[in-house]
Amino acid sequence: MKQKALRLAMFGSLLISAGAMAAPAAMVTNAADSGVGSLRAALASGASKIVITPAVGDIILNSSLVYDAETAVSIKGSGQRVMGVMDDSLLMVSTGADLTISDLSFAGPGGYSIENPGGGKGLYIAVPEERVGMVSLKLTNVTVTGTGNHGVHVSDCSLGDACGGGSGGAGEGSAASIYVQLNNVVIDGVGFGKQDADGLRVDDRGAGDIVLNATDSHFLNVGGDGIELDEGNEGSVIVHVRNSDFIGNGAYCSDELVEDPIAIDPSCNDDGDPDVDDAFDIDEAGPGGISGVINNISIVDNYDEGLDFDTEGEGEGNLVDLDLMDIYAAGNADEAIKVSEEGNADVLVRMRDIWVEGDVEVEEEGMGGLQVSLNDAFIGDDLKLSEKHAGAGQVKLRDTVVVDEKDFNDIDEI
Ligand SMILES: [Ca+2]
Ligand SMILES: [Ca+2]
Ligand SMILES: [Ca+2]
Ligand SMILES: [Ca+2]
Repeated sequence: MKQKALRLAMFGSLLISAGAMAAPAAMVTNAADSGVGSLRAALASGASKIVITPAVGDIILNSSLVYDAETAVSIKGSGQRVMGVMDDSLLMVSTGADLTISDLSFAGPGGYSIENPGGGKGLYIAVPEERVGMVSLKLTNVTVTGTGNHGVHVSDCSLGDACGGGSGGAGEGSAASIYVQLNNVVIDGVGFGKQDADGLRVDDRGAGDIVLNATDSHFLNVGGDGIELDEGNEGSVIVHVRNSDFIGNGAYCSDELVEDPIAIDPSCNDDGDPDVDDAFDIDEAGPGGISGVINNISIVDNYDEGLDFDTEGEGEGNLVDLDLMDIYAAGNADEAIKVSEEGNADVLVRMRDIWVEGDVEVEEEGMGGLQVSLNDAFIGDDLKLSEKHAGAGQVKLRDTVVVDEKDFNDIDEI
């Protein structure tokens, strides 16, 4: 009670100081790399709102743009491209400040491959360890293309770019959660400058959740995963993705592009096979679960799985609770849809209006149970359901065709 009152008082004083000190909107009036009227100068001005006027053309950078204030900032473009050849990022927020961008593109030079590695990120939000609350990144009408590393990266992880590299949730992080909102965002042709460079990558460590809310967005031809959400320690992953598509992602290590990718880049070695990537990958470790809605999604020609959602479900009271609706999947190398849980969480997956080539797999390996329902579904290959250890496994199939095998382990069809 006392703490809450204190927090409210602090919030009040913050509001007053913000009201008293808020800088006016900064106008970007030229496309220069720096100097008066440039985007770089606007980012350094202390303004919370930046507007790039329509007369400004494409902005060609000589070095990374860095926003290093702690206050939230919004950048409103009018269709310009922000371009540059960077080893780090086109735009970095070094403080974990909230960032909102609309009507702007970010373009690396492209041309990266396993034989021509390098390059930086498009947007990079680095979250310092002392950050609390919710780190918010909101993108509307934003395109990211041609970067060698991640297109968009939010990192709340002390290991930086080594975070998540198969290390099972290693690294430290802040108490903050991460919120990413994408509205009409295109991420295309990024992530070919190194192994495991994704379209959108979010790393959360320490306490806090990852919350992704994406609409009308496109994840295309990414070298790594179209999206990877990597949540370790306390906290869950909550997703709402609709009206979006994932096409041709995960090829950086593919032996379709070069003859011996593992010899060229040893980090491509996944137990002797080239480590190709997914359309949409969630890895949740430590306490927490995965929940949300995936609705009206196309998943086509990805080099590994389509949806690849894995959780450890450690601790008490966790759930994997997913509604997968109106999903089309074809031409993916591995499972179209795969959900796995290794700990104590109960797994509830409801699928409706699904048309997929390839397998659908849901497995629960620990103390929890598994309940899956399919309604109006066509599965072109196997339906693989597995419940292990304690807990009951049930599946309800309505108007559902499984072309190949119903591969059930300890599952009652009800
Ligand atoms: Ca965190
Ligand atoms: Ca990845
Ligand atoms: Ca967790
Ligand atoms: Ca179980």
